[in-house]
Amino acid sequence: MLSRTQIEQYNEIGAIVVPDILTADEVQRLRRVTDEFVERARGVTAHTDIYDLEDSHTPDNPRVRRIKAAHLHHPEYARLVRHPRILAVLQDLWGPDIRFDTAKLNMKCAGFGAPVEWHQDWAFYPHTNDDLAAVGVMFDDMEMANGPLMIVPGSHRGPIHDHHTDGIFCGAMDPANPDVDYGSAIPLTGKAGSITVHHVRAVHGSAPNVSDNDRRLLLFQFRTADAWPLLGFPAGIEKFKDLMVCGQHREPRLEHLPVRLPLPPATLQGSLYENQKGMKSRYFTVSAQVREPEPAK
Ligand SMILES: O=C(O)CCC(=O)C(=O)O
Repeated sequence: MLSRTQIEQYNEIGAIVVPDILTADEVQRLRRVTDEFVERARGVTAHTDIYDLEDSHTPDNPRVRRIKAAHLHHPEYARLVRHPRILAVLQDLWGPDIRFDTAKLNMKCAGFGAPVEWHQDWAFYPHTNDDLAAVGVMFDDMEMANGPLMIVPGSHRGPIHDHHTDGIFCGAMDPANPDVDYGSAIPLTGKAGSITVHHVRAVHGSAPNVSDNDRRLLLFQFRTADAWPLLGFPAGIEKFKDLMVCGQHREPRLEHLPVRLPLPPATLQGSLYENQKGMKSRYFTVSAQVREPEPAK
């Protein structure tokens, strides 16, 4: 699936966009299912096991920020976990043995979709090695105006940054951290049906969507079969084997890597968006523009 140049780009930058992974029909079906989910959020008053809601959500005017564990709630989402073209991309990067973890559909709807503050996924789920990536399936064209995923190039080879405020995990990096050049971040733009792949240690975030175009991105967490979670198995070790999507189950491979644990846990639970409310100052605001960090309040 991937050219040598794409593999080099992934290794160099820590992320790639691969176009034309899904057909127009597949994208259409996913959009339809997603619209139905949003319609069913009418009447919902608080976050649920399925819905993470925008702060501006009301039962009459449903505004969904995320569909949690989307693969558990509809077969159209579930089939992407084993989509042959997605697995072929990952096998080009890692070899044959791949295990799924979980998924989430970040909605970022036109006009109000929430930003995601800078973070490294590794801060949430460190493993015995770092052959892990998030694959984002674009349901809409992802362009500069609608809050694309942005990656600080090469950051996947750097340190693991502090994601705590006053010693409590908040799932976000300090926007004033002088060791990170947030301004150098590159946008992962592309057409609907493309995928993004970003390395688990890559520093990334995204601005709010104040454009007229939705930016729905279904993110899947994958890892090599020999990357085992340092925080254990919430669903039990038996279920871990069931998460294999291709190749063979493997024993853990341990690498010498920088690690910080997401402990003590964030004050606000439920989603990354809620965790990040524990930050003292934010990088992204409700304006679509990337701006200078605000002073701490
Ligand atoms: O949706 C985005 O732009 C970023 C998502 C992300 O990094 C996450 O949900 O962990």
